[in-house]
Amino acid sequence: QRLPVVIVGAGPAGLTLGNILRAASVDCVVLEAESREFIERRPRAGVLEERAVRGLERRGLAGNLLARAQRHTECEFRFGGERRRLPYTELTGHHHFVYPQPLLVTDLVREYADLRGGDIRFGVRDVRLHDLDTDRPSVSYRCPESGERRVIRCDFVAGCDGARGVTRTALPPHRTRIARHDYGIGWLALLAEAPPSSDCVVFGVHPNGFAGHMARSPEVTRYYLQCPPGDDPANWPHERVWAELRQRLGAADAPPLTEGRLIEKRVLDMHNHVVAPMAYGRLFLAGDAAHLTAPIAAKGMNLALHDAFLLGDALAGYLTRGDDDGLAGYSAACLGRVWDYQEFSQWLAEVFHGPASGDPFRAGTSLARLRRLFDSRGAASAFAEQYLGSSPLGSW
Ligand code: RFL
Repeated sequence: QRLPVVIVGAGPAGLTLGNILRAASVDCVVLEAESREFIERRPRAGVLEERAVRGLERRGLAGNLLARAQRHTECEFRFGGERRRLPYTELTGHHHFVYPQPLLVTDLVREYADLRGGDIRFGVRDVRLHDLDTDRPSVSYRCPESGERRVIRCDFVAGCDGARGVTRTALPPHRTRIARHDYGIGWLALLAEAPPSSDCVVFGVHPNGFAGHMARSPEVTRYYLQCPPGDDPANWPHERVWAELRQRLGAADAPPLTEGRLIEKRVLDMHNHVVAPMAYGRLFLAGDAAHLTAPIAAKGMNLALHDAFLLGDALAGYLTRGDDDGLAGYSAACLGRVWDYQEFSQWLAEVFHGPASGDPFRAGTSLARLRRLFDSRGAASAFAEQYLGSSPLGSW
């Protein structure tokens, strides 16, 4: 079999790319290690930037999202027993969309496979990439049913297989730089079967550690609690979780938290990495496969979509018109935004974690950073622009 493009990974990046290629009449196949049921239920992100949504909309991929997503216009910080709202829409004219990642993935699979007739193979095993430095690369995998190895020859490989995928390992070490940053902290990521406790995202900055509240749907709410890296979720029984959330998110006049059964409880070790360049020979990486951003500023899925838009347009440009400008500039165009978002995440991480660092100097400077957001309209506007990803960094 020979196809123009093989996409490894059916997350937001791979599926968006697949849809863009189908719309441009470029043939492709998506290889996914998990089952369709699994990827349509995997809970993760929920906050989408307006420009990511507009990018999906322009490509005919935002129908359900626009009908069902909530629009958020402000966020709230709680610190020193007070609540302070930051009205980011008033400051920038832009808002956030809240739409759970599994719903977006479900929409993208349906559009790609059911409506646009795209080829997607679930449950593939042991994906390997071959001859990437030639113009005849190939991808092989083991078939889930027969265990037999299949080979697909292609023109390009898109590595969209996330932070734990295999495509990144095909980059030769002497041609690739991997920059890493470890925050040295953990976040207990929780999903509660409970309606949101606030009409906006809430950040609790507390001497015990950070706590976060993010609506996902009218029935499900995501919470985060800072914890030691590598902590065991079993150390966090129901009562301890809710007591700690009440304390860290407590503030004068704050409505009580709506408690519920915890349906997900996992510890994330907070770290980032960036692979540069995001391409080698005929392999192009997109999304978490190329850059991981700890979910501090809710940027990962937004970056994955940005990459997919650029890569989809670049591959379609090359394969339909022979225009290679998009592919040549792909990595640099993505990395500009990636580094901007990494820097913002790092800035925000210090605000969240400084007060619990045990270092009174860091605690003092992080609280000064936080207060500045409410003392200076300029500082608040700069924060809002970065938080919403609305700064004029290139175009979509
Ligand atoms: P994905 O979503 O990880 O998809 C990769 C796909 O590749 C498959 N795969 C393989 N397939 C074939 N062969 C292999 N060897 C394979 N290895 C892996 C996987 O099964 C999977 O289906 O990567 P993609 O498309 O780059 O998308 C990235 C986003 O998923 C990620 O950045 C976000 O979830 C990050 N993130 C958030 N991002 C936001 O923009 N806003 C948020 O509010 C937000 N919240 C979060 C988050 C991530 C979280 N976790 C779990 C780290 C909250 C959490 C808790």
